[in-house]
Amino acid sequence: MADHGSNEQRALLENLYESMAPDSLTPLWEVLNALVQESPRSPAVVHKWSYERIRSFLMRAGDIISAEQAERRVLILENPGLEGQSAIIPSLYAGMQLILPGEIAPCHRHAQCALRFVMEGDGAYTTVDGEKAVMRPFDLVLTPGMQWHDHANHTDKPMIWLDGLDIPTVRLFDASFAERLAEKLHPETVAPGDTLHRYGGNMRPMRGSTADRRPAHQPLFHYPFEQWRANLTGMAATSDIDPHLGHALEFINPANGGSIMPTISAHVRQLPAGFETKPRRSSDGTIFVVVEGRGTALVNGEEHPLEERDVIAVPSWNELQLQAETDLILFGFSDKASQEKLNLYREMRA
Ligand code: 1HN
Repeated sequence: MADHGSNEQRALLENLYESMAPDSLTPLWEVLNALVQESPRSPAVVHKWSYERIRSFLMRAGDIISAEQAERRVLILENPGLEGQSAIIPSLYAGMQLILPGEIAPCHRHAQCALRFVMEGDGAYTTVDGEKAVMRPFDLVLTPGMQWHDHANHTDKPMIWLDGLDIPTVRLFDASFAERLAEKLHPETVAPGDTLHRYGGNMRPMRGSTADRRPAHQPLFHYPFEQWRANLTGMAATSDIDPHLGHALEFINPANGGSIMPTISAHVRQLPAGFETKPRRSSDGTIFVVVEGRGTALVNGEEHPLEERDVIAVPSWNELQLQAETDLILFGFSDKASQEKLNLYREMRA
């Protein structure tokens, strides 16, 4: 309450609150300022996870519980400011998943949208609606809402990837639906890579043809490292660099040119050695993965050193500057997709 009033008024108010509490009524005027802030003040904090530390705990988990028993063997990257919420920023979840040689993670589907960003290993696969996406380091693979998915590793090395899901967003809307397939693995209905040929090259099967087999709103689910890296490097070689972002390319859904999934946006950036971005704030909370190189994230002036495969969460409206010590390549995902749909998204460039 802005105006504290007299002791007498305070006593009357406290008495009122106590008597109406059993009726599930509370006074707005005590909380209004906290509810409607002039600018975002996230309960989530800036936090960095070292890949080596995550990996050592994940491998320990691998000795104790199988992927199948766990359904998904994942360590959640829980934001220290959001304890108990299984969230890395208020709207998104992130976890690191391990699948060992010979293991499978059984088939299911759910309303939540997921992305996988491959951190380690080569050749395990995620099957999406019956099509294998063979996963290579730093590939981006999607399992959009309600598409069947299972994982299997027939290689001789562990496979580790970062999962990004819109779990807290779906929870906010009370809209979670999920089911398991009766079989452990979805039958393979089409050759691996088929979708990349049909929908991954700025083309698509002609509408109404029998070849147009993927869901119209979400046809593509694999963005190979090989492709995005070549695009980014090619652009960086000839383009002026954006002072606030570095060289940045956003992944899109070819169905509409928008974000990869309805609730999650994703992009990659390249910063040449010695480059420092100008300060920038945005209302989307972003999770960055260091793909290559070394540098520093300066968040509100505080230094967070970045090494290969580190993960850093930068919640809404924190002022971010990136400094590249060597050539630096980053992957990032955020809730910009949701915010734009709700007309909430804003940014401020210094
Ligand atoms: C899920 O389906 C996966 O399919 C990973 O690999 C993490 C976290 C919460 C809910 C569903 C997967 C998940 C998840």
